[in-house]
Amino acid sequence: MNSAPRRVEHQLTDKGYIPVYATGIVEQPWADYSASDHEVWATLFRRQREILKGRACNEFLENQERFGMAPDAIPKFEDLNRVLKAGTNWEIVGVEGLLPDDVFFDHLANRRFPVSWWIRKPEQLDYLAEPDLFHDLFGHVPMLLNPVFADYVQAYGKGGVKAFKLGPDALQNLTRLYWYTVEFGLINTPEGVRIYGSGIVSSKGESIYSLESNAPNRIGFDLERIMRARYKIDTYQRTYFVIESFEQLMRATDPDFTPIYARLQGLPDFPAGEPQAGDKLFHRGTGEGWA
Ligand code: HBI
Ligand code: FE
Repeated sequence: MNSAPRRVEHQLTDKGYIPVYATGIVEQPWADYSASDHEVWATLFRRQREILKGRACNEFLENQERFGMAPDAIPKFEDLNRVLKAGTNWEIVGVEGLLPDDVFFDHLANRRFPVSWWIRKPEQLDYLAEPDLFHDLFGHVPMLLNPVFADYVQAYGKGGVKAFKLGPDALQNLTRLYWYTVEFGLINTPEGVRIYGSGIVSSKGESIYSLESNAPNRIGFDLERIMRARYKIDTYQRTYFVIESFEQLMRATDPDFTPIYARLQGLPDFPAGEPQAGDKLFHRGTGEGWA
């Protein structure tokens, strides 16, 4: 087995050059994982499970238990798929890595979640610019066992297929929604604000920073506010959006987004870190401190 994913090319996007991978589905080469690969999984799994106690929302932690994920070895997609298909009729499919948006959307629209078959190297433990197996399996898969969230992600995928055809502005609005919910979302609970976003739960530093730093703003969920909010891909977030429930997310995808995109066309975007008039502030960040 080649030890690295098959990169097709580097594509210049508005986020700079990103590696674009072959878009086919690949079998998980479980027998080929090295002892070091399993060790990387074990180290990240143990560390994040410890940090997320009292920080991740209960749904995330309980669902991870339901999958029977454990530190001792990289989980087998086929084992997780038995639980996932029975639970919410979603399926994990192995891929080479980051996919072009339209290919990614098509998977989500059909309740398939693409998971990179490879895991990061030991020297990449703390940061990786692209989704690897740990980010996808540990971070994304548990929430797909929540029926409402599972429907939300499929609705997002269907919206993505439509937005892709509408053009780059609609696409940018929609990918911001994914970024500020699926990847970096926070949820309000009776015990306080908790994490559900995959980009946060799979990151040691951001799991702590997102709830405890004074730097970022934490703003109540608002669809159009999110669609106009720029974001950064290579630092901790300056703004997080807080939902009251996963049902709130699902309701937000009820309307047809086309007229919303049209209305937003003429309006300016908001910088990543500044609260705006009308924001429901859970916490006004100072902008100082931390990364
Ligand atoms: N591809 N494999 C993979 N995983 C992702 O999370 C992913 C992607 N391609 C595009 C993408 N995410 C985001 O730009 C979405 O908002 C579309
Ligand atoms: Fe992700």
